[in-house]
Amino acid sequence: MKLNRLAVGLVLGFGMACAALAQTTMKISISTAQNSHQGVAIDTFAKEIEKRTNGRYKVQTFYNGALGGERESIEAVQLGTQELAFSSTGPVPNFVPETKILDVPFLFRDKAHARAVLDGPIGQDLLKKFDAKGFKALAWAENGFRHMTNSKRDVKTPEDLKGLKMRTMENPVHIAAYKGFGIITTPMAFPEVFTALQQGTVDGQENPLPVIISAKFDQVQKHLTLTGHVYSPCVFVMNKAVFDKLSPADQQAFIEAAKEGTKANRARVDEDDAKGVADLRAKGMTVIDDVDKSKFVAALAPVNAQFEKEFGKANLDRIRNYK
Ligand code: EAX
Repeated sequence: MKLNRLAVGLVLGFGMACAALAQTTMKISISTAQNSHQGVAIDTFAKEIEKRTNGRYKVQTFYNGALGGERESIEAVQLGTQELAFSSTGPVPNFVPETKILDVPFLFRDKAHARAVLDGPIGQDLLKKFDAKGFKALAWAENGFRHMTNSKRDVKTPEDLKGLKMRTMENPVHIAAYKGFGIITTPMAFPEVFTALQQGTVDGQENPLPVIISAKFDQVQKHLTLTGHVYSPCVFVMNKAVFDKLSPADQQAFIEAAKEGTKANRARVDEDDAKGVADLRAKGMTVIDDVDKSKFVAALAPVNAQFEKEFGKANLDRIRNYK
């Protein structure tokens, strides 16, 4: 009896050791909570990788900036100290300048337009630009349309933004645009934002509803205005050398898994967008949901002229007019 148990134990132990030997573990991180549109993205991705590679690859998931903010995570992927990251495009232009164009304010009409551009030839060409910088960009995903929150006042017109001290992403396009609104911009990594809002280091911030909700910004921000001033993409990035070492079939599995992650992610953004305003109102926020967007567009006319020079009007129009 005892011997039998020992034998079973040995066999089991040996089997587990073999499985462990044959299994490669990789890390992926996000700056938001697990219970969020980004959490759903990487959880789905991890599950799909295991399934599609019969457990030969396992992806360990890290949330809430546990491995650092988005810029740090992308840096880690470039260096190879972390295999994978899922990030908004916020800090991405510092690594792949061509992606800057995606964060131009009022570029996309709605989510369907943005998703079509990202999934179409323009987006797919942009994914290839990551290659030369040491990344394999597996797929575009989504953060959503960004809206303004602050602790000072209801923002109904662009004039109301003047003089507000707001945290921005570490993104040159965002910083230029918000300065155009008369905002006092304070670039900061996401993991520091809640405390900065709580302590009053900044008056406000801007993020899509899924981020505002999952980060519980309602606890430290009273006023929300649905400006939808910029569409914020996300991207699955992988260290290029690690990707290149995979077999062609496994490479395909990683790309397909990322696409599944994106599906789940976009569905969750839609869900959060649909119930977000009611949710946040119930939590005590004042939500201005009927702003005259044309006024915000007009306020950015000078900055936009600058963007047209920098990116080329034809390139911007190609995105704007994409059907
Ligand atoms: O990716 O930094 C930001 O405001 C991002 O939108 C957030 O980390 C979610």
